[in-house]
Amino acid sequence: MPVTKSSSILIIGAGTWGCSTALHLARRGYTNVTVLDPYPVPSAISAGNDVNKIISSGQYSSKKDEVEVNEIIAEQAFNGWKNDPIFKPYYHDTGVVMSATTQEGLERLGVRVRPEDEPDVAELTRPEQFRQLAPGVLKGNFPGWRGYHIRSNAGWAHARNALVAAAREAQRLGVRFVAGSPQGRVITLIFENNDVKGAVTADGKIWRAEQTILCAGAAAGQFLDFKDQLRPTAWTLVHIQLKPEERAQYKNMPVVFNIEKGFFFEPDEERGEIKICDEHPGYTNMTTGADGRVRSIPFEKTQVPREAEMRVRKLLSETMPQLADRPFSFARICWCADTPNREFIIDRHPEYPSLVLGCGASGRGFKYLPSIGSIIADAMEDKTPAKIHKLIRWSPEIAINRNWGDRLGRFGGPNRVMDFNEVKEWTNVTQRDISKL
Ligand code: FAD
Ligand code: FSA
Repeated sequence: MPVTKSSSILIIGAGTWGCSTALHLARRGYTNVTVLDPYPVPSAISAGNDVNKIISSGQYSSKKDEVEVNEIIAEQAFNGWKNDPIFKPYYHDTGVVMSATTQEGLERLGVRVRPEDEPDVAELTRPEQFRQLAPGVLKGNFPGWRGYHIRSNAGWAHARNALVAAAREAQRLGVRFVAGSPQGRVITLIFENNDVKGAVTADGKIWRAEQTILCAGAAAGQFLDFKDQLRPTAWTLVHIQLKPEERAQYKNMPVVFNIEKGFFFEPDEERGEIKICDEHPGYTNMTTGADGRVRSIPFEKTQVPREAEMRVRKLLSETMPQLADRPFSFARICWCADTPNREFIIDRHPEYPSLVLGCGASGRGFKYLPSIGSIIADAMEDKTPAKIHKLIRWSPEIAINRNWGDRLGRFGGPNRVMDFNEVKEWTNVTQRDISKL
């Protein structure tokens, strides 16, 4: 049946991509859209439920067609951060430092940053150049650090607040959000006559729909056989609470990212906390399922492995040593789903004609919040431009005999994908209910 503006559309997952999809469908005039999620927005387990995320035109590949497509989608997103009244208030054009230390890391930096395409960039080759970016704050030795200061058209967004703004606007335009558990927790898709006809929630309710859009992030693999195209992988983040008198000093500093060590932001205005992530190729949680297949299964935890704490403190000792011994005010693991090439899967499922996938954000999917829903809506309307479709289509052939330990161009920590099953010690940071922030 052709899709019409009154077709019933069910979005599974009100995270980053689900909220964006809801907003874009509503803006296109769809009148019968429902979103299901086990948590109210911002979901406690959404990767987008975070104080801040890097917004940059970063590249992840040097292949010409991938660069081209990623430029197009990055531009759409950036346009949203700069001009869309829903997103504009949450974007901070502080600039971003992209850097590395080892030869291998610097080579990878050459893929991530394309200085010739950045209109406002300065090369950083000496420690004092890093320190000068925020004198009195960036007081570290920056041993062996080199990189680029992208001075404008790059920065960070208040992730959680932008997510809530997208959901509120979608709701105002008529989208129905069913949030909480059991009523919003999908337990299965409805597979019927070689198609998907909606979903069933944990309260037993059957949600029949003409179009079903799966945006469940790291949990998507629970509902469909992705033929190894998704690898749930987690990263680690912590916060440090600044003293009230310190906040002004740290304000407006650029995001500082060393792709082998980690990154941090200026403090958020609400709480005066600095968020720090240690960089590494990620953690899986390899588990043998009832069918004997070994898969990475996400789980929630508001702590990080002690080894991540050590990496964060090392990063701080090189950059902001005055904070290196401060206690953490928050810690969390955060799950995403990596595809075999870190390109997205935004496509109509080839075997289930009423199922559309908005999956595989591959640990880089927040920056597209303002616009990714439009690409997902295009997939539902079967009008994704061919050049884009080629890169983001359902492609199980590239996941055959997948190497679950592939670093996918990432560095840091032991330079290998780690597994939570091997973690012996976790932090003991005071818990905070992030679904209620
Ligand atoms: P999510 O936002 O995780 O949404 C999935 C949704 O599915 C959630 O709301 C969840 O509640 C819901 N769900 C789960 N189970 C069910 C169920 N049973 N029924 C219904 N719904 C369900 N990207 C950037 O661009 N810049 C960054 O700086 C950046 N930093 C990152 C830092 C960390 C530590 C991590 C982990 C990721 C980072 N990313 C960044 C990546 C980015 O956050 C993700 O790619 C993006 O948020 C993924 O969006 P999503 O909608 O696919 O998943
Ligand atoms: O450049 C960016 O968009 C940063 S994504 C941040 C990050 O923590 C990665 O550094 C990490 O490798 C993983 O992809 C999760 O997201």
